Amino acid sequence: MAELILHHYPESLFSEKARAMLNARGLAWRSVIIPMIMPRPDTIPLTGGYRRTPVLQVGADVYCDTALIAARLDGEGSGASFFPAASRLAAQTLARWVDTELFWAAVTLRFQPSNMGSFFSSGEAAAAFAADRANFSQGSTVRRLPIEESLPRYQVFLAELESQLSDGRAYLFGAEWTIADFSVYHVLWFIHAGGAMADDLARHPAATAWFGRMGAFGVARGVEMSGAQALQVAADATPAPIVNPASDLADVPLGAAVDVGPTDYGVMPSRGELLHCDTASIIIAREHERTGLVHVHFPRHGFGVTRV
Ligand SMILES: N[C@@H](CCC(=O)N[C@@H](CS)C(=O)NCC(=O)O)C(=O)O
Repeated sequence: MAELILHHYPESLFSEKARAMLNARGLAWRSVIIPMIMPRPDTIPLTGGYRRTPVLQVGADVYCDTALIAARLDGEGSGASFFPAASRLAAQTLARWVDTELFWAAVTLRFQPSNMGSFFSSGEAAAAFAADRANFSQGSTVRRLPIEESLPRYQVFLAELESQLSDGRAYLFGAEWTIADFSVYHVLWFIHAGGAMADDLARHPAATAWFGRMGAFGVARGVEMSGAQALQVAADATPAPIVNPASDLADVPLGAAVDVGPTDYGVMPSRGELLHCDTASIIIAREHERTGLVHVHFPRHGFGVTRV
């Protein structure tokens, strides 16, 4: 298999989820650190428009969204599946709730003035971030949560987490991890990165021990590579063949020109030619002078396809 290349930045919580999943499976990976704000001249040529973070590149295949990155990594490396049959439904559903509903509470909690820590190096950096995220939020359908909603949402979740783990189990659904552990971990990691909320977690000993176990997976940082080198990797590679290509979209046949993007926030789409669409994933082909032909993969859940 071609090298696993994660395009990410240190402060990004969904990147922390991807880093923890890569490390938990004992995988070697390359790290391309991207800017926290646009422009990202060495990432957008790969995705063709999608601008959320992180993305995983494997040769000339690009995987958007950590839900799909988890599925891509599940067969690689070692350790239990992220999606064990016995708890797949519960784990996936919890992961989706945490990655959206708890995530928005986490954003509010992390950016409280008392919990910002050293997130911004200067006032200019803070202003540039605010302007970038205002652009990012164009077209968003998500309601930002006030602190009065965020704090109790988090606190009741923490109490339920404590109760779930209090029988001494190592992970949320038993002795082995599932995708839900990684989703809960990265959201708690973000809330607690600012330092001001440490007491809330400390009051929950089983959750604290579990958080420490998961945090060990987040430590390794991959072997750095430049964005330009990663684009060259794509240019030198051929996309993996698609097994049984088909489209389940009634009025969008394979080969149609499409825009594919998230439906909730950060909705900037990628444009390409539809290669595959089923209930699990959407795949498009696109070309760029710096990458040649690449296949860009998206999860179906939370993404929309528009014919152009
Ligand atoms: N559902 C997506 C969420 C990704 C996401 O929201 N990432 C944040 C950073 S943690 C983002 O894209 N922020 C804007 C940016 O980095 O441009 C996933 O699982 O990958």
